[in-house]
Amino acid sequence: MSYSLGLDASTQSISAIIIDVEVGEVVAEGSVNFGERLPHYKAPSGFIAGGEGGEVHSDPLMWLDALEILLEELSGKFDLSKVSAVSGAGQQHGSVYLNEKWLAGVRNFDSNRSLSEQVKPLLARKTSPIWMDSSTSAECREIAEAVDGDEVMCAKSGSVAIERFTGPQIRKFYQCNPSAYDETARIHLVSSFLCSVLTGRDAAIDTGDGAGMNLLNIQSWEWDDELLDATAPDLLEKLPEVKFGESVEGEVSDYFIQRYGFSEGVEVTIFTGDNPSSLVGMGASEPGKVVISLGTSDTFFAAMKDVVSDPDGCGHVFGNPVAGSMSLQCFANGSLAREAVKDRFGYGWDEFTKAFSVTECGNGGNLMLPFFSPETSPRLDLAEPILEGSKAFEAWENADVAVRACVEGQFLNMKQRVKWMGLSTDVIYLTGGASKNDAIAQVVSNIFQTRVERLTVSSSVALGAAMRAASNSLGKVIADLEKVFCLPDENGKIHPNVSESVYAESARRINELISKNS
Ligand code: ADP
Ligand code: XUL
Repeated sequence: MSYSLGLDASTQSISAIIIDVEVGEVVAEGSVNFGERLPHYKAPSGFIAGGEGGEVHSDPLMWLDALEILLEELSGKFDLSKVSAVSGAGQQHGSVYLNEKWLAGVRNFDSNRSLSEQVKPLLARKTSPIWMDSSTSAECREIAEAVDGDEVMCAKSGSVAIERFTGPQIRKFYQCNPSAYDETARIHLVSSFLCSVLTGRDAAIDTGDGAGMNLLNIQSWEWDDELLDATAPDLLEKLPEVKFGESVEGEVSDYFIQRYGFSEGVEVTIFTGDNPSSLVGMGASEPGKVVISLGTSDTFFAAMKDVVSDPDGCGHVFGNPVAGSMSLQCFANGSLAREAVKDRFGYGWDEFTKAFSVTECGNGGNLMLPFFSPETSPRLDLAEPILEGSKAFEAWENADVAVRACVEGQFLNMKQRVKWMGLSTDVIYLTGGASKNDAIAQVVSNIFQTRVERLTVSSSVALGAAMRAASNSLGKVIADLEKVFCLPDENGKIHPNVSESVYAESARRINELISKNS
């Protein structure tokens, strides 16, 4: 019997899945929501509210406390001594700043004390900027100028300089707080930070998550000297190594053996970003499948044969943790925008869902650009959505029409923004917290005019991590694991039920709205 554990440290929660790779079954799952379980961190949606100028930070100690609760609860459901391989994934771009005590400190955690208590004195910066942070436009401009513009930036790093990416975030830290930057001995991503804690060794960054930093060269898959110099001084020595997805970074450390009952000698595969991990967990690590993830952010991604880039500068190329590369487009106004409309009318998800049965596809021409906060695709700095339609709709007086307008606006925009990938597919795989909602899935299917499928296992990020660990440490082949774990839910298939022409006018108008407000 071989069991593999996958972890998913995402924006609002940390989750785990344990799979039996011989029998082909999920044997245990668990999740800890930061806002619900750790309210004293004052981060109801996983980030510290009230940041100014587009700043969005989270507390890395909260992630550690949540990891401990998760493992404690998981060990009550499953004997963790049976786990023989581990890997994980983290929300992308977020960074953790450690001081010179980190390198020794990470090797010597005392199992009688909590991780958060022991990591606290190792931090060179109390909080971590995360992917929702849009406060670094000036730094993006400076970095791009220093390397001769967006085209060079994009060719080198797979993306133009992007506010939420780690390089611009590091530059801002260096410029705003040079002495704390000097005291920083190591900068980790969420993924490599947690991998380090788990192994008790300073772990490497993988090419999937590393490409979300504006620092990694996507041709050589090494840190790019010119990008490092354009970002901040002495950066190379503050970064961990970069490695490919097949790297085994160490073994589960004594801390976790003693506290949660893991066995000795359990290998830990390098962690990756949540989206690259989901690519694997959705069975899409070979080119040919398209995935839409409806999490805190909505993302659209696919494994790529050829590396092309987005002429609008909003899309990205990341390493594929199995092999090659992947394209990705991120929409910052995902679940939190849907929730904002839901909450505005005091709706629960049931009422939100029912709104689609009392409104029509195309919404009688009522259209919303549903950006409640700065959007990344397209880059638009809105704080309020734009509504265009009847007077009552524009005055937010019709809840059901607003609900449909929000979701239709999201996917009309998504369809336009991902055209640069040049993908054609006859099925879209949906995952993430909102993917279980049939009404949302139907809108996706109608707007893309494509069949939509969900998989039987919904936690694709954690599953991808468990599959990667099983492939690297337990001699399993990813394609074989896909055949057992990445099965479509036969009852979850959704087909388009209106013709393409229903959305033609709305598609034209959403583009017009975007141009008008750019
Ligand atoms: P992340 O991984 O980014 O933390 P998840 O993939 O777990 O996020 O998705 C969480 C989101 O799922 C919540 O913010 C919530 O808006 C959304 N969600 C949960 N249930 C439903 C539902 N029934 N319909 C639509 N959205 C839902
Ligand atoms: C991707 C992105 C988000 C985060 C959080 O570029 O910023 O999808 O990975 O999920």
